[in-house]
Amino acid sequence: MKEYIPGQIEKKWQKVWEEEKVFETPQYSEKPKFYDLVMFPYPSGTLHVGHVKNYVIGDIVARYKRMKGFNVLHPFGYDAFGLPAENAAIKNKIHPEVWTFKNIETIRNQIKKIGISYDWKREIATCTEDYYKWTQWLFVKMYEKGLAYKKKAAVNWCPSCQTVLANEQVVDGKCERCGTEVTLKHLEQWYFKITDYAERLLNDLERLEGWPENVKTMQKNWIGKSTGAEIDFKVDGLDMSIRVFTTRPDTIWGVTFMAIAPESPLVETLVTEDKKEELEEFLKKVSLEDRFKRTSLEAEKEGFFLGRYAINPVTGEKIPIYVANYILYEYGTGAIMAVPAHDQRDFDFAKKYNIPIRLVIDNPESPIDVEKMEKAYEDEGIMVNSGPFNGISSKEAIEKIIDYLEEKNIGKRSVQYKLRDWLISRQRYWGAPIPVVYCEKCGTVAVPEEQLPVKLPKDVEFLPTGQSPLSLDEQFLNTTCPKCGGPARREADTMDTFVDSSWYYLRYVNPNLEDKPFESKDVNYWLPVDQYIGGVEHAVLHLLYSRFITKVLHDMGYVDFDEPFTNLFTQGMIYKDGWKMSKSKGNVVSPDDMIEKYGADTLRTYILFMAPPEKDAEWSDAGIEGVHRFLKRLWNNIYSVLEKIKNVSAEKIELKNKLEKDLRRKLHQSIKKITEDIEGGFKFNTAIAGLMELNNSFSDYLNKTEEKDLNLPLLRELVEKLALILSPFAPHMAEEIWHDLGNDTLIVNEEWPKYDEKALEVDEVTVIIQINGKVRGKINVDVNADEETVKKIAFEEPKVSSYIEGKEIVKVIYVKNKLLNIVVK
Ligand code: ANZ
Ligand code: ZN
Repeated sequence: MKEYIPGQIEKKWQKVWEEEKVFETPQYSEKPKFYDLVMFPYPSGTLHVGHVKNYVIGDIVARYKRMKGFNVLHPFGYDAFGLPAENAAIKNKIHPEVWTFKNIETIRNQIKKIGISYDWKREIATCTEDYYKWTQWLFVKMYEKGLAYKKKAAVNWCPSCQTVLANEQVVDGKCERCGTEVTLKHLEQWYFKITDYAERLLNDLERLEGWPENVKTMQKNWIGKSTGAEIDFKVDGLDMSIRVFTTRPDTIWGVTFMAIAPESPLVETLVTEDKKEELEEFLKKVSLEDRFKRTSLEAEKEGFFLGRYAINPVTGEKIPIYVANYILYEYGTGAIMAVPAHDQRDFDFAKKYNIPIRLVIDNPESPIDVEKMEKAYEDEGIMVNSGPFNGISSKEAIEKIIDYLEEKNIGKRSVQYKLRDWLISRQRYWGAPIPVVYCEKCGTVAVPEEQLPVKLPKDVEFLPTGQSPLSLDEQFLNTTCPKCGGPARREADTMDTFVDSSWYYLRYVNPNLEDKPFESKDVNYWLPVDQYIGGVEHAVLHLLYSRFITKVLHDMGYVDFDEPFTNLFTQGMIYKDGWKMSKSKGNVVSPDDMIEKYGADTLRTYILFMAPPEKDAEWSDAGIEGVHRFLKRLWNNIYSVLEKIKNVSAEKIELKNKLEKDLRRKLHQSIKKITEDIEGGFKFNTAIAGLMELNNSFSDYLNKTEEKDLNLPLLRELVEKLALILSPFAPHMAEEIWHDLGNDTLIVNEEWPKYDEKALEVDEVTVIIQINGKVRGKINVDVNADEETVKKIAFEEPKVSSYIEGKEIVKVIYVKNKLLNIVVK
């Protein structure tokens, strides 16, 4: 019997697929389209099995959809610009480009060995000139529309990566990439105006029914819409007022102080002469505090009285103005009206600085005694101490008070978002140069499309200072103005790599187009992406940016759709020894080693069998062993009969006994189950369990049947269909079986099998027999047997007859195919 040697068959079929170009996707086809996309990797080294999971899931979808008759687009590429390449350059004296392409080569070979069905003709790398030319084009289009702009601002600075970071790249006050504490710097930077799209990015989440709820919630929270009012408070003794943003206008009668962010220029204006020196000290102290910690709910509240008072516009009272560490400069107006009775942070602050607390909303269930308050009452309630609004519910009061403030010209309705504009400039080398020049005469000038790309110079010095080589490269910097031809200087910053990845899914459609980033007609056919698969860590960054850029291109008329990804699947991670796999932990499992040992089919099947794919799972050596044994047993069962069924047809199958009927039923049940598991949402682990069960039935049949009695047409059907439903998971093995069955087609081009409804029918059922309410036996009868027949069989059953002998049968009740109830006396 032929032995299972994955090393031989896998290479062979990979070569055939490549030569026959079976995964090259025609641009158009009669078939319906299906765009199956996996998040492309950052080529910063070799892949471990955790990365591979993403691609295996994508491949099951692609192979299944192809068999279901779709024209499938399944591309792959590399998010190839970025810091690791540059850091490697500084450390190892290897050019980022050389380093990157070396890694790309490694990854490509790794992926090919796994047998992933990519259309390699569409491979892209964002660091190539013909790609980043169009990233720069995107920038220029954004600039022309006023969606790219430069401003000086306090920005997040990573002292280790020596570059600014977008807000999205700061996690708990640390650099998302290297974990270093982020500091603040005042710098002129380029931004994309994502805030113009805040409302649409929020509202359109509702349309994304094929997205996981948690991802949508994360985006919603990140956008952070708040509705309320902006209210002006006059400053006592100065001809000015302070504007605040509040979500709780219902509490305005309870305002007993104001607080301003330490970074606000208002602080300098408001402070009284005698307090200036002390203020300096306070501000210095705050500036040393971590901005993220200092504004958290638990952080110790610190403040400084500016010596100045404001007037509460509804009560006319004088209230002290503080600068306080818990106020963010970047949110709302950078100043608040503080209501200690109803806001915990204000409450803590008031207690510390002995500021009065005034209750304006009472708890209708248990009235509050202000003197005894231990924490702020933040719930809804009944309005008290609030002039004309006493007695109504605080919920109702919100709208009424805003109306009142608008009438009196003190305030107005307002919506605020937590979302900030996207900071896209980076002070690093390995990225797409921002296509802008600065001319003495014309000012800031975007490089026109005909002059793109602004090429990244290759021959530069990598200094360990962390300074971008571009900012030191006079040859690069000195240029002429595209407008007036006079001398000009180039922008030395490059773009955030998230700009590169914000549009890559469009480029796969026309990867080689020279005069355009993409063909509108083609992307309108292929997009939106039908299935996107990737890690949940991109929930906010990449997925939000891509949605934004798609909407921008939509508004510019380049694409018809305004959401890029119809369905999103986020896979869980693979852990080893309780930890996320990482080189530094030394717990990385290499797909190459596993393929060497067990073959790609085992690796693929095990990765999917470990756990539901959306769940995190722990790698187990015993687990992959087990899956390998399963595939071997399956192979052996098949090859034990393969020669006999090679020239047999499955057209006419006659089932001679129960064993054969059971086997055929199991086959069709399995087709049904596996189809439903795949269609019903990525239940690949239970689909594989279904294959295992089917193989057990196969073994059972072989064990119980003598060779001469084997039902060859039945076995032919079984092996053929088994190979088909196995093929997305273990495609090489399936292809070999298909070939050995004598087929001259490739299994990858075959249709997904349908199950036979008839075969699912059971023909015998078990009927329970009760005598005077007690179970006394069971009988197996034909499903179509009538009551008379069932009774006859039951009464002949020895166990039953012993109970009724010599007794009078009073009544017999039959529940079809289930129960026969006999009452005797
Ligand atoms: C008065 C008030 C009374 C408030 C009350 C809350 C409760 P979200 O939901 O996050 O939008 N706030 C406004 N700007 C701020 C800033 N720059 N830094 C820190 N806090 C700021 O929260 C809005 C509320 O957070 C606003 O409503 C304001 O406090 C505070 F019982 O105004 B509130
Ligand atoms: Zn000029």
